[in-house]
Amino acid sequence: MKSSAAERIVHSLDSFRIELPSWGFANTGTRFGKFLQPAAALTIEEKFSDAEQVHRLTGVCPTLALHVLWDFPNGAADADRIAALAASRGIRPGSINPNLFEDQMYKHGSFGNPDPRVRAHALQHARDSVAIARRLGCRDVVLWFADGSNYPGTANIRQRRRWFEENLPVLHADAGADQRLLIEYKPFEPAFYHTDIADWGMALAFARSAGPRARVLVDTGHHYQSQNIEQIVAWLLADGMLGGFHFNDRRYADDDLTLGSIDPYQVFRIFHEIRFYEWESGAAADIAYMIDQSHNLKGKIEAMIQTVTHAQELYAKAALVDHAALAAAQDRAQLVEAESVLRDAFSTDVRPVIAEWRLAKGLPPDPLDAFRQSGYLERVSAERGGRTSAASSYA
Ligand code: RM4
Ligand code: MN
Ligand code: MN
Repeated sequence: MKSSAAERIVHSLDSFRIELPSWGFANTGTRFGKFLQPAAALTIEEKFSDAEQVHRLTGVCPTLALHVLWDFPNGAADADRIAALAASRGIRPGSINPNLFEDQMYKHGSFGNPDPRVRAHALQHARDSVAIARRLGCRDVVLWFADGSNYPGTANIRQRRRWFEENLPVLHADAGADQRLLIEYKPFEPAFYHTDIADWGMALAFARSAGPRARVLVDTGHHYQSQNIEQIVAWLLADGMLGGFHFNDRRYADDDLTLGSIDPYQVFRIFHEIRFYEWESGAAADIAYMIDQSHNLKGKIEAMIQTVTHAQELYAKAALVDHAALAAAQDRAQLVEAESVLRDAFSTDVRPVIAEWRLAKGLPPDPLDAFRQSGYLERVSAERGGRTSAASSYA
């Protein structure tokens, strides 16, 4: 590899950070049940400890996304304890995720619920979450709504949209000048007829009406089959409305599989659109990269390390795209040449340069191997195994 290419990889890795999800370390499952793992984290202390392992070995995961209720059972009253815990672990609290879907009262929705008392309760929980984010110095509040309906005719779609348009600006007004609301979309599940924020266009419309610090969050698992996600990314970038990602991969629905395990070229194409935008505009895109995965079969910490290293590889490959050559080929409609610019970058084995980058930073060249050698998994499996907990997470 030419030294200029290696430099491009090193430069790209220096700025690449990715956030871990607290719920990714807990026992999770499908609607059919959970497969329990002895090492799974039950408490917030254990989640921070596991996240610390991933960050210690990869060096690029300094923040942990937190789910209010799962991680803050007492709401804002837990904030000081969690701030102290995070500081002791060298991990900062990351995005704050309100829980607007689990309580029985949300059976027919939260912000879109026909009952004004439920809408008020949901708004208060979301406002409490914004307050927690402010208290902990977290920039992003991620709003995912399970709201929707299962049968035609059972919900007033336009009315529910108005209820969202009432609540979101109230929430936005609570957010500090340095905070953002990231609005996530999802086409179906748990609702199977209509979902109130089903796609990026609806999320964009709500973000615009919420206020200037609202953005769209793209969860890569939340699209219909064959949807062109990188085009959505390109459009949101062009409008300055791309706030961040929840990364995961999928084959069928919202499968929460490991990033790039099914279609690594798609992740590469997403990163390419971002870097191409940055090259063209001369501005750095302000995007939060976050993992939203919950592995019920793979070891959770191993799966996170695998995800982070894979994300770095795909980001580094995207950094190898020769933008000037690409732009010239596009201008002349040289189709094979243009496509080859992407293929050449994607085909490059970037792993040796990444291993050198790690060594230069004092990190293990193979974080997964280092984790296996560390004995951490065996230790916590022995300490944590055999317990049960009422604490909830997915499924
Ligand atoms: C959803 C969505 C949200 C996550 C919940 C638990 O499918 O991806 O981001 O918070 O799951
Ligand atoms: Mn998500
Ligand atoms: Mn999801």
